Amino acid sequence: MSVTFEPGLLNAYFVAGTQDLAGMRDLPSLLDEAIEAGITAFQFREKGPKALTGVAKRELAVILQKRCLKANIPFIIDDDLDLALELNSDGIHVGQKDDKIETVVERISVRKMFVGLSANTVEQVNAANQLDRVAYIGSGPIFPTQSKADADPAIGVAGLTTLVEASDKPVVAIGGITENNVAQLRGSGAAGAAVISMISKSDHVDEAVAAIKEVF
Ligand code: TZP
Ligand code: MG
Repeated sequence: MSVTFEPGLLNAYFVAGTQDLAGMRDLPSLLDEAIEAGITAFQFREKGPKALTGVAKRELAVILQKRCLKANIPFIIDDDLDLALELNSDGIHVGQKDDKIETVVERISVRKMFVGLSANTVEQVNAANQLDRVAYIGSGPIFPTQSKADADPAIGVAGLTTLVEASDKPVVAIGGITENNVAQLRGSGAAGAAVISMISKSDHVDEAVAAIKEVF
């Protein structure tokens, strides 16, 4: 059974690919730890020169999808519509520079799959408001981040609040969120926090997830 979208799924949203792991760890066991700690969604995001491709990527995706299915949290694939369709993932997430959102919406039209779209300006949010199939918006980076090579300048909590106000859809905050600054998102109107390093580089995943869930 696939997970039906509801905004609460965005509360504690873990994003990761093999490129985000510090040597010792493997992604399935890190995901297990994060699930145990209470994450509400997982996005598989293989990006950059070290990212897995082809069969290796698909095999890992299948393993991760099974973990999510068992935990009843959505398995979301970043920017790989073919893989999302092949595995029938719960969701697909695309950025402004990825496949055109209109193409994505058209290709998933008969599926239950939900769509997340990155939108970092009011113009992008206004455009997303017109697309019924877009379930949620991802906005950021809120704070400076090391995890995205082509990240835009940080928009800050004030920038986030502006986007939340413009958006008809729930907004998940992403980029540079840490245990030290996550509380600043309280009152922004965001539906949750999406994080890579806060979980993948943590020595205490349970505390990292708890810090997010204290705010959302
Ligand atoms: N999109 C905007 S910022 C970002 C993505 C994928 C990276 C977030 O990573 P981190 O480690 O949580 O800052
Ligand atoms: Mg992308």
